[in-house]
Amino acid sequence: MTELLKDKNIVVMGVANERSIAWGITKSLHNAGANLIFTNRQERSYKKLTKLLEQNDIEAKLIVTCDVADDASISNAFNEIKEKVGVIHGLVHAVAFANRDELKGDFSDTSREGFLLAQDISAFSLVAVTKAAKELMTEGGSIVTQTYLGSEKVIPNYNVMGVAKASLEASVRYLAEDVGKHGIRVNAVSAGPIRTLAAKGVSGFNEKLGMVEEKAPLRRNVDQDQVGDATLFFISDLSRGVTGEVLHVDSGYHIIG
Ligand code: N5H
Repeated sequence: MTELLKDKNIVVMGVANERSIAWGITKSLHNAGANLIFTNRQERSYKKLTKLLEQNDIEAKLIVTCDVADDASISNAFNEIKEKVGVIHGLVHAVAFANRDELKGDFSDTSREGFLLAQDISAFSLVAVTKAAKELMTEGGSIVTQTYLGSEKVIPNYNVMGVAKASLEASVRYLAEDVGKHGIRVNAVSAGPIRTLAAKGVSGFNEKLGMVEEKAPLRRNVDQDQVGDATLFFISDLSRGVTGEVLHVDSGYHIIG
């Protein structure tokens, strides 16, 4: 396991704190020997990240600022990665956003602005970063994003994010076809509910955890480390025959009717 990603340069987008799914992924990739490059948007998450890396004795190859809402910021970030690191072999996209007041109540109350914001940050961002990253993946590569069951089924309160995740998963398939000819794969992990900063304060979250414990074949919730190991599988050559796929890491919850 230690050597699975030796000498591989992997970009991780979306660490906000120690509860982030992207942090679970970071630990799995680090344990597999990867060189890690991080992107973050805010000073606050930069400070959190540097502290976490220090506490866990993980050395980042590079940390760059990247606001996925801004084309120039994406282009600057990947130019800096190209300049300072060169070739990359993997990219982890663990970024999403919707207005909190639109993650409850009626979906038909979603505003035009809120709908477009969720699509922009949670789905288009994968398209934009794939375009930038593929230029650096000259030895082939693997791109992995994070989704949730609310894209496939109506899940109370997920609303505008469910539609954005449906768009994200369709983007995974269209991107997989585009970049497959360059030896680049694109896949998604669909995690069960996990208590992260993004999930904090959203309506009905605790009930979702309870339903997994009650109904999922494994009768327990998943954690960031389990998503991390599944993402490691996708990033590594172990999954070399798989692209355009959505893998559920949810204790089997999605198979239950
Ligand atoms: C059915 C559910 C519960 C209801 C929906 C939750 C959706 C959460 C996803 C989005 C991305 C959360 C979000 O954008 C919150 C923001 O409005 C406010 N929070 C922030 O700005 C924090 C500080 C930062 C770190 O967050 C972001 N996004 O930048 C779904 C749950 C059972 C599963 C779940 C929580 C899925 C998911 O997509 O994350």
